[in-house]
Amino acid sequence: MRIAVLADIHGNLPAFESALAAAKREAPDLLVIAGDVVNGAPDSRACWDLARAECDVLLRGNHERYVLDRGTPAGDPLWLGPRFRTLGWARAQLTDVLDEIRALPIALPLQPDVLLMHAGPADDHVNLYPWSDDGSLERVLDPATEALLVRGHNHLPFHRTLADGRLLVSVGAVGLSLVGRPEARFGLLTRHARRGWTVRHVSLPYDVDATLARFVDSGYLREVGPMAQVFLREIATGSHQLVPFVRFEQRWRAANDVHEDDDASLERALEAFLALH
Ligand SMILES: [Mn+2]
Repeated sequence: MRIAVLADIHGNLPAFESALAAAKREAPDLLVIAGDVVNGAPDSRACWDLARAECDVLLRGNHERYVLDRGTPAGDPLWLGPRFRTLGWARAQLTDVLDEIRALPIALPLQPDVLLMHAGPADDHVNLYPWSDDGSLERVLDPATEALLVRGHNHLPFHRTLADGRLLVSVGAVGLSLVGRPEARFGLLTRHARRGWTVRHVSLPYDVDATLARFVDSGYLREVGPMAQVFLREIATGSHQLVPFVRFEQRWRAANDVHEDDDASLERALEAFLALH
């Protein structure tokens, strides 16, 4: 039994196409898309359509939830502001499939011994990192009993054999690499008759320039503004930009006594951030 797990595509179609082609060359028994198909790069809809067409199992990630809940009572009112404008761009492409997205599970057991998740068994945005200690891994995974636990979400590929012998696999991101260079990643899981499950973390180059060009050609940069620029930079460098920028912006507002919360102030914060990073 072999399972290919692709996660965290984030609207990056060239990366998704490369990862999908490489995964299919491996002829897995099952092709799983483990959530966060949308939001980030401009092509959420094209990635959604391709995921629906090509995968055997599709999970919902926290970014699907953000897109679904934006502008509804379940969403944070802040999500309507300039810092979350990328969600509006993605949602506008997905209006006719929102119910379908909502119906997807965030985790799915697969008989006899696999649990597929976006982030955790009962939580679509819990963080587990290569440096997380065994105790915190076990706390998150506690209710699950499967021999193989597979997740995405943190964009950092790693795996760990837990104290009770189960294998936890966190696959890298297809479309929003955070490993220090832009590349597409996915996980290939194989069950062996005697040794049980093993994992191969696959990394491959993709046409990054094509993705960056889509930011311009699609009108995304122009319409969405500073936050699209932050995503572009995260894709171009394959390194954390979004979280550092959001943290920087809070400090920058306080230090410069900026109270407006609009595109212009966000633009100024981004200029200051880029000058330092
Ligand atoms: Mn996620």
